[in-house]
Amino acid sequence: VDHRSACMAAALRDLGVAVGDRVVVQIDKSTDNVALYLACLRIGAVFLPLNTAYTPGEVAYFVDDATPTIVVARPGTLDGLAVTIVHLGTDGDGSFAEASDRADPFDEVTERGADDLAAMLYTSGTTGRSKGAMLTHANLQSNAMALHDIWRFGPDDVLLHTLPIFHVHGLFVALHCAMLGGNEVIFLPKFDVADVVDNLVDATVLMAVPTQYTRLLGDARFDAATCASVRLFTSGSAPMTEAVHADFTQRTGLQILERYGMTEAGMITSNPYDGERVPGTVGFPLPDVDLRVSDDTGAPVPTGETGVVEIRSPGLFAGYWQMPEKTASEHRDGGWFITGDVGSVDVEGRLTLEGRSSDMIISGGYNVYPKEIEMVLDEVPGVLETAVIGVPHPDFGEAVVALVVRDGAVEVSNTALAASLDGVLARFKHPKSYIAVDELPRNAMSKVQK
Ligand code: MLC
Ligand code: AMP
Repeated sequence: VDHRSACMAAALRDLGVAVGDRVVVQIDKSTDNVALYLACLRIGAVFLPLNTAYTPGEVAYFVDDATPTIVVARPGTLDGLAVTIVHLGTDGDGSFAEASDRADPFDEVTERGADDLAAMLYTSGTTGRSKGAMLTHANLQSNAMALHDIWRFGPDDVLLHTLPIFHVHGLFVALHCAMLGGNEVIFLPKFDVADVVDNLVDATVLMAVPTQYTRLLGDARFDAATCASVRLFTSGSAPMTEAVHADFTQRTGLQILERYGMTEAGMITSNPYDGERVPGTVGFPLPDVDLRVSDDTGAPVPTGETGVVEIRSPGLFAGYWQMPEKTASEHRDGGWFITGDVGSVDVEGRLTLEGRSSDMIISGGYNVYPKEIEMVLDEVPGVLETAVIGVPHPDFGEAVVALVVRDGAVEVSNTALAASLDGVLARFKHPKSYIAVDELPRNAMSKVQK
């Protein structure tokens, strides 16, 4: 990996990528993808990974906003974009991978300060406009070291890696823990239940989202014997129900360690490694995280009462890319970041999450912003208005569903509604069903009561 990243670092420099430049990456998961991430860090560039499900139109927004020097893409996917595009490719096909093979390895590591940017990850907003969360070297380092410590990573750990590496969970939480100790990683290209069960017998750690645990529990082969060598199962990115926690324990005799985090902050809380893990809670703040639950004015609420979770931590991002006002409005005096998550802290200091203050659906660990979908559906002829909501779903935790009010002027079919989103928004955001309603429920202020 070290050598491969040095070769890729040289190839990036040959393409004109300089210190501080953004490198947008939308490619399938592979070890070369990891080497490319490290190559960016090696030359002081800013790694900007994107979900492979995003459509070219969605990617165009990120490229326009982040103004990267190059985009590394899958062949034939982003050809229309006005930016230098290279393909990772494989050896011998004239691609970036081949250029890396030919390059004289750049073995150095460009020195960067703690506050310099290492990565930028886009996260959506309720207005539908995505914001680039700027993450510094200090952010990534502090979080990695804290997790490595509290989750007791040791030299013999083997991480079974099944998550995508375009989000915080797979890229930083999982990989950094393993990288800090030079641990072995069983690196699966995607989450496939049979593959995971086959590989668990050689692993000591698995990090996953709740949907993946639900799917594992759906396979009769997943039992105490397949988990015999695993010392730590963690879950996060979405709420895990107490029922799944209980099923898991009944099947394996083990307990999942649930933790909570977000792109802007890395990991925030974790259930304890040794102490009691309480299903339905996300545990205690990490050692260097200050956490409080506040009312709308930022005044802390009494213990046990519900409010918005606010934090201060060395893992906290440097702000939203070129959005100083948005950055400021999500912070309070004293450096507190308003997470938007709603919850309460009990007398012991454990955090329980109860929802979000903003309109967001978490489907299978991916965040979906209703506004973005409603804006497209509202334009379909025959549609008066729509409301997109999340409903409980056995596999994804929450599923995206659209409620549609017709204007009666033109017939509008569910097929036409679905077609309006094709190629516009990533498929995981598409409603799993459309429900016709006569009107949307509203409160006295005319706000839709979702
Ligand atoms: C895939 N599909 C989804 C979906 N994932 N639909 C809704 N929600 C999802 N999450 C749809 C696809 O659009 C496609 O539909 C069909 O399912 C098959 O696609 P696939 O790519 O083969 O899916 P699969 O491999 O089964 O993916 C399921 C999954 C994946 C659970 C493995 O969603 C996943 O990797 N989730 C993890 C997300 C993650 O890493 N989040 C971390 C965020 S960081 P169609 O209609 O096209 O057939 C964060 C901070 C923190 O939150 O605390 O960690
Ligand atoms: P993202 O913006 O993709 O990083 O998603 C972060 C959001 O995921 C958080 O703000 C929470 O709403 C949610 N989240 C992460 N971990 C958990 C968890 N264990 N339980 C409930 N929600 C979670």
